[in-house]
Amino acid sequence: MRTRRRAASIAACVAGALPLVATVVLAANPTVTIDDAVSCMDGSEFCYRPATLTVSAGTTVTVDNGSMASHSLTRCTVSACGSGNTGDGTQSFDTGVLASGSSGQVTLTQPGTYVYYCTIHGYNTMHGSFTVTAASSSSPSPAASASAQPSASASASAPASPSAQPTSAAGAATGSRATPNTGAAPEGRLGALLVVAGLLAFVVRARRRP
Ligand SMILES: [Cu+2]
Repeated sequence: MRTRRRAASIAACVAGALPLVATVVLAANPTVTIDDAVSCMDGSEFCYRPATLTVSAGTTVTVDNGSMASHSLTRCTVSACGSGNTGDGTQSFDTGVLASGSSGQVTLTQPGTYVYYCTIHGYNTMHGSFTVTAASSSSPSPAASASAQPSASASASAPASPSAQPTSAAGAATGSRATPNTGAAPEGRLGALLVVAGLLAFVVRARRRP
């Protein structure tokens, strides 16, 4: 709960900073391209483009090696990149070595900041970063709150305000889960009814609380 709220505030900060940072890109299927000096434009031998990228949790980033050399895109560790150069995210990722012209993928599931580097050329020559925000709440659906809602009301203490609940719950699950449910016969509908009932009970209890 606390981490979700923190993630939400991080997301809000990032969203607020968006217009200021030209290199930040929000895309459904983002790609990081590894280039050589000709395309890097900044005098570096190799580079990740864009060097900074913001995505929501659950996003898979494609890594295209467009350079003439082999590279990787690998989460920084303190020993590889130096303390303070790793980011605060909790997951690790690694494309492995990508030969020239090949591509790989990393899936970012945990909100936070992540600095990555190339295991072949090292942090000083090649690094970039991802900022992973909490999953997008742009498509809230009743089914999305199914998993989070009942447990929240069942566990007596619900310090979060009722209005905050559906938003963070919707953020935890993807809207795509709602689509199969509609076609999936009675169980799905019964589940949805239970969720609505649980939600009502939760709201009523929250209102009664002095
Ligand atoms: Cu490299």
